[in-house]
Amino acid sequence: MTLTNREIADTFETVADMLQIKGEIIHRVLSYRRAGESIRELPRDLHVIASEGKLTEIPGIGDTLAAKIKEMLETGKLEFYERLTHEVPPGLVAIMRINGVGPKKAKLFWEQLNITTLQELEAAARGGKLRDLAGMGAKSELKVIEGIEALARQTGRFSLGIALPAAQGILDQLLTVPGAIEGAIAGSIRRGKPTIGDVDLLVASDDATPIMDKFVHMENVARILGHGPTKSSVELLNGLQVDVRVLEKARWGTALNYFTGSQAHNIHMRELALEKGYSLNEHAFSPVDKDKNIIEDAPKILCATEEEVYAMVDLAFVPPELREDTGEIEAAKAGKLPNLITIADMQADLHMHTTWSDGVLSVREMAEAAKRRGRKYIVITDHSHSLGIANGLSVERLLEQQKEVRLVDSMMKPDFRVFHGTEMDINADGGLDFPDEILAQLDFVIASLHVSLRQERPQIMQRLLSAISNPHVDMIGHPRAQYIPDREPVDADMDAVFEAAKKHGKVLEINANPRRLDLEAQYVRRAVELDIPLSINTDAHAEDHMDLMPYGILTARRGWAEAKNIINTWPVERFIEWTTGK
Ligand code: DGT
Ligand code: CA
Ligand code: CA
Ligand code: ZN
Repeated sequence: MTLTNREIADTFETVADMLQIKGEIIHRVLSYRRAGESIRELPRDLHVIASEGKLTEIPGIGDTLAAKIKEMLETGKLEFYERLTHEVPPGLVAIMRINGVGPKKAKLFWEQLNITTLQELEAAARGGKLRDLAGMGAKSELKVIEGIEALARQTGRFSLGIALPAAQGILDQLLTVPGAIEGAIAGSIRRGKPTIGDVDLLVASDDATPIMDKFVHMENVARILGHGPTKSSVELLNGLQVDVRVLEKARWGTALNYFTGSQAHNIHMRELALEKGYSLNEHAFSPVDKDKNIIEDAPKILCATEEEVYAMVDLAFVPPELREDTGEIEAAKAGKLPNLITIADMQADLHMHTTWSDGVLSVREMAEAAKRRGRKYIVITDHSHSLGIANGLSVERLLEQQKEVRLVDSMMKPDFRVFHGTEMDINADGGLDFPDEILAQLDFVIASLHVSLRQERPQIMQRLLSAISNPHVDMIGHPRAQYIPDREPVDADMDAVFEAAKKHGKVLEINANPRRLDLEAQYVRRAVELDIPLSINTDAHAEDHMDLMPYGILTARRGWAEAKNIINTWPVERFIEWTTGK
């Protein structure tokens, strides 16, 4: 049997987890984990890379790991992994992936209760058998049950940050085929959902065959799931499933509308069409009789654009990000659709890191990078000292850094401005890393949760409210502290967060990194309703992170945000006025 990139990546990551449970040195654990990640993101088949003798050119792969990859490619197995399974039951790896259960707890459950599978753990937790173990209690037992449920919800979905570039790359290849007129990414990606089940692509052409052929023979295809005349599906090396449909240009509007979804939006559209005397599907509007049966010989109405589809049911064009049937059709009917924020509105990026903490570029380099991307001003916001792992700044280093920021600002003025801030940790006890007199010297203060994220709601809320009520804090960074798809958000009472933000005039962040997308759309929408100022930022630690801004824009649009809701749209004069007028 031949293994795919994904299966080899999975094996390395499993080995990393097993070594961690065994208590191996962290360096060794990390080298397997890093290898797994870098294989998962490879655009080419490992078999091909191995045959070219280029395995060691993959980031994180040295001679030892290259030999292990070769072994798996040749034998379909890894001897080292097989041996490990005699020492560490493989089921513990799934247990370790539960939120809040690390290698230590997995080992505890195994050694004390002989638990080696998720099912056994769930049964033990529900049976009240975990609470008496050392370091556990009734509450942490409940967290295990919640974690198992959360794990079940996540399986099989990909982050938008993986799916969108993959989809775009494939579409670009398909559009090189002669005869391809137009292409689009449809489905949940076009709607900007943070996680994606599968990729849906559409291509307009009168000749589907060469497009289908090109698609199923792409280099990063692991398996062909279906190969038809106008529709094909494949699984990519990273496990992502992609569907492509080819159709004639005359039907583009109805097809794009249907395959963009959401399903709920489509159902509502179909009801509106029926009220007008038509049956609507992905191909056309078909006239129906009074019993709502399609009149076979009546001419069908084709729509080449989505605008025509909406016009057929008397609606203005509904932006894809709103198509969840949560009021957008009513708003379109009433002429009250929001004028959604666009990337062109973005003047500023207010959250980023440099070599002073855990970034890879200097203050000057970050400023130049932001300027190249059309931003007009930025704030440098490195981590504060309690985040030791990120080389957080002490008071002394913060003030030292301020001199550098002021210098760069004076060099780039007036077309570009650089301000000085911090991303200050909200400590586990609600304390803040810098005293008020230091915060008063900064232009913009972000407070964020990075540690002790699994605390109970009262502790989490005490921390968030302590930061929000501090007069020097301007914004809460990534308020729910989630990672997509594998880290659940903190247990926060968001109504209370909004109430406090409103009362104290604080900004809430929409972190644009696709691993975060925090706040998520449903909370953005609530904040917009409450007129709480929001800010979309890349949280860049390197130059290419600055290109992640569109993910934040998509999320803001899904939350019905307009330019007026987002403080990054302010001209620099207004930003200065606000920072100095506090
Ligand atoms: P996903 O893939 O789970 O992230 O979500 P979607 O929205 O991309 O869903 P998918 O790929 O199953 O289908 C793409 C679109 O096709 C979906 O948004 C709406 C449309 N669609 C699929 N199945 C149905 C259906 O049974 N009824 C209706 N009305 N629309 C459907
Ligand atoms: Ca889909
Ligand atoms: Ca699909
Ligand atoms: Zn952060």
